[in-house]
Amino acid sequence: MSVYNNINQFSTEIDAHIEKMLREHAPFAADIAGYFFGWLDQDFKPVTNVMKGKRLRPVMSLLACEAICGSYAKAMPLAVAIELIHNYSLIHDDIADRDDERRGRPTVWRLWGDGLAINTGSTLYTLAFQAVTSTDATPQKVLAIHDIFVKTSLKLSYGQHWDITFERSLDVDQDRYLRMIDGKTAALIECATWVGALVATDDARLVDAYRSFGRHLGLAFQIQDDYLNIWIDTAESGKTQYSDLRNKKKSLPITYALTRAQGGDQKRLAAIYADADHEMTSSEMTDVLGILEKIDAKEYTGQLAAHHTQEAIRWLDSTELDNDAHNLIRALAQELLGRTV
Ligand code: GRG
Repeated sequence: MSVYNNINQFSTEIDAHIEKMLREHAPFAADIAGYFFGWLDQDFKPVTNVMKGKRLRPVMSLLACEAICGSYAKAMPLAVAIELIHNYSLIHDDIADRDDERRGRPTVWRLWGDGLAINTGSTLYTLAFQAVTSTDATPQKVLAIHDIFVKTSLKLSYGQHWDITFERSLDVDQDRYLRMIDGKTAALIECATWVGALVATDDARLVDAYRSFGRHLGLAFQIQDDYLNIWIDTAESGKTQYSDLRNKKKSLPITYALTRAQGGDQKRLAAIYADADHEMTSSEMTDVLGILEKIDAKEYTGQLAAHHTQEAIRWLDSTELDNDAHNLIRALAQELLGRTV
């Protein structure tokens, strides 16, 4: 049985907190946000049978807290804040990428336009900071956690900035790519396990281990996401397969190909990616997929994801904790590598 089944209880609780915050503090945004979180359909009627987000980040935060202090309760406002920021960033990212679908359904900007999508996203981001400041901890700790959220947000903006900028550059090597995903994706997962641990203990060694675990898991997660975008079936994932290729995103397999392909393949790849104003055609896509196959980009991408997953597990094991929450977080991290959504 998938370990995702074990976390349903956490997801339900996180969703209930988010829904309550929305209804109390931002009722104007609750319907569109409710659609995005997977509680409502596009006519704002309750639904139960749609694909929802995995709630990976908040669950990791709660588990980190529980593994250290035996209860997840103290981390709940932080887990809520993290999921709010995550969803805010996805709504805005879908606008930037002009993506039509997310979690198997039309994106918010497609249904309600850019203006309401931007405003709904911004509302979620604002609510996140309201949740952070409601954390039950000493004022010093709340300030320290607030500071982590501010720095994490800036890292996300940095990652998003370079991800968009890379669309118009051929000068994207592995180092630049890794720095970009460190911001775009790893920062929020790092923040999740970091603040989950920090609210639970003053033991800097434990906090640091959980923080590093989250960072490596985040790197593995994004590399795996790049992999799935090319080498997984859309019906399984709910994402549009090849959207990274079609949008000419410099995902890991492509940055690898840009530095590894030789001769004619190099030229063909450069010519296709130099034209950032047009979507990739199907014949160009056939060529790119052929080049990726020739240089074993699939294996390379899978191995790099595995490397960061192993690093994540190494940090986790360095805590020498052994309890249900700790073991679940470990199982969850390992299962992520084999995920199809
Ligand atoms: C926070 C100030 C501030 C700015 C945000 C828009 C933006 C800047 C960043 C976008 C970053 C982004 C879209 C990263 C992608 C991360 C990623 C791998 C998303 C998919 O995560 P899943 O699979 O999603 O956990 P679900 O659907 O399960 O919730």
